Amino acid sequence: MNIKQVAARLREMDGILILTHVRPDGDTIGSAAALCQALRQLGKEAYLLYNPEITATYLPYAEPYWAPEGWQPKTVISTDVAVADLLPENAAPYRDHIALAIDHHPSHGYFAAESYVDASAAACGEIICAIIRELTDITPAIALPLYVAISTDTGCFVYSNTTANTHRVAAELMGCGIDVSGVNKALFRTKSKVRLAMEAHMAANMELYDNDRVVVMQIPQALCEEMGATMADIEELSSLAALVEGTDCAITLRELSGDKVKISVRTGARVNATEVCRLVGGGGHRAAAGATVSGTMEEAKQAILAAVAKVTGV
Ligand SMILES: [Mn+2]
Repeated sequence: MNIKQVAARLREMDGILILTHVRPDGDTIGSAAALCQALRQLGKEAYLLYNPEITATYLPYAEPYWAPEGWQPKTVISTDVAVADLLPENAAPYRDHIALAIDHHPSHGYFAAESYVDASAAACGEIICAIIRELTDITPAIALPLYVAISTDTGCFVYSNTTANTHRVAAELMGCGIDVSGVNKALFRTKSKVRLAMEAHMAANMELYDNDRVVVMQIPQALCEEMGATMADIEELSSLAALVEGTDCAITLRELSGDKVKISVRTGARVNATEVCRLVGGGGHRAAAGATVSGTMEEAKQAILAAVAKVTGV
């Protein structure tokens, strides 16, 4: 499928429900909200499935589009969802009936009847923008969530996935008259006191391996409880470890409930993060990938360090 074919398919649809992924980030929410608004501008009925893990950071972008309780869609699509296992639990009735998946993860699982995947896109929002251009005017109501999608997945245009096209799309969105300075301040230039205290704790307790090229930071549940951290305090904390000078493989372990650990891996050119995470059952992008494993924090750490050693041959 090309972009024009995706747009044509969307034109044929109505009664559309859009699914987002677990622990929703700016890209999955912003992409879904922008697409939902575009479909509505075409006169279609379209909603987002409520995501129970939405944080206060992204709620304002999704809230206007939540599907009413009991609403029955005719067509289901997904944005920024790499594999069906990353759908929230309340999406279970739809997971085997997804008509179209739009995504940018190289580890995409092709769970939908049709898929459009462009792994060269820094954010799913870049793809959604190209699709919407074929469908309708990019109004401020579309441009703002798309800017959130693209800016968050690129760390405000500094991660290695950022391309010239990323900037071109962002420039086009800014040209729509949206207030990006407000978004940038809220998303990239503001940290809660709790979050700063958590970062200080993580930095003070970091561990280094492989001649100080691999750094491990940990977020135990006890730390979150002790500090009274909200989900918003914890999101994107995995970008901290990648800042440590001299390292090119940053691992963040976050203890989840039910004896599970969320592993996030951010890497430089030497280490392919997707290959590392695939060895422990996860996936993602070349420079940013993740996995959720069962076991203790210590077991998760040993497993991911072994995976890094295997991929780098060290
Ligand atoms: Mn994304």
